[in-house]
Amino acid sequence: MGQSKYYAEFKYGTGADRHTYQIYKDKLTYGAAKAYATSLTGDQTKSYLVSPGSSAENDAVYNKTTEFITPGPDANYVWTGGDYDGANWKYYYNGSTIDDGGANYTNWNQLAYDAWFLTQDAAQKYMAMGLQYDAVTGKEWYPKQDSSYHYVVETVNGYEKQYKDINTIGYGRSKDIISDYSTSAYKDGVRINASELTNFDHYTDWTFKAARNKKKLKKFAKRDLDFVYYQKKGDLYYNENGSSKGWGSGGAFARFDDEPRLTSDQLSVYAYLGEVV
Ligand SMILES: [Ca+2]
Repeated sequence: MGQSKYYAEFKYGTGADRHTYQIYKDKLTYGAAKAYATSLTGDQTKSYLVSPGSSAENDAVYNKTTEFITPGPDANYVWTGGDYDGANWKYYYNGSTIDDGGANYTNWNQLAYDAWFLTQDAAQKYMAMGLQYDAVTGKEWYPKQDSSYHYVVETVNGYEKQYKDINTIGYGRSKDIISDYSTSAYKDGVRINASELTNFDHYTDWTFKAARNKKKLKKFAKRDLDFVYYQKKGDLYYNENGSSKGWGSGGAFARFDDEPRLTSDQLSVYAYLGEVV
């Protein structure tokens, strides 16, 4: 079904190499980030922590990540899919080596790599990309010990989730009419692109409730909920002004012709950052 975390997404690559990248603002340990990445497809060779294989891909990942996450003292690294197995640095998803000076594309921060190489600190076995703040250089890779960092997940072509994507352009003024949604046609549910919405400032999550009647609908507009669904009409609302009365500059932005039952586990909310070509 849907993804309960808010994330940003972009695409990079062409043909069979066109991959989907999801950027997450919550912070996880390396193991937890890796487990989350795997859980998106159930296969760690199909969805994994981001593993750039060229400078163009590395640039795309850095540029889009810093478009979504502003580098700062608490946002200086994102986890990638590189780790040290005691003999080599490798991408865990396919086992390719990424040692400094090896045959494959690498972008290690030289000072950090050399310092790690001298000490051979066994705990320092996870690779993170720098986001450029303080002394950390953006785009470059660092050997790190386990910590909680943001993370980026890469999913290969053909293994993306199957969503009914909802357009929010013109929200509050016009509605996207949805006539083909069902959980059998779209097994991962409905996905809202929040990048057009003003006042949508939630860091990692969002809230949703379905209203059974008109009274509840009015009541939910006065609660700190982001999205409200009124099944009787099939209308999905964006509550732009939170707990203030009404919907602010939001309102109903989609109408489901079939008035299906919608639950929060059928919903995903993300920010689409476009395609890097
Ligand atoms: Ca409101």
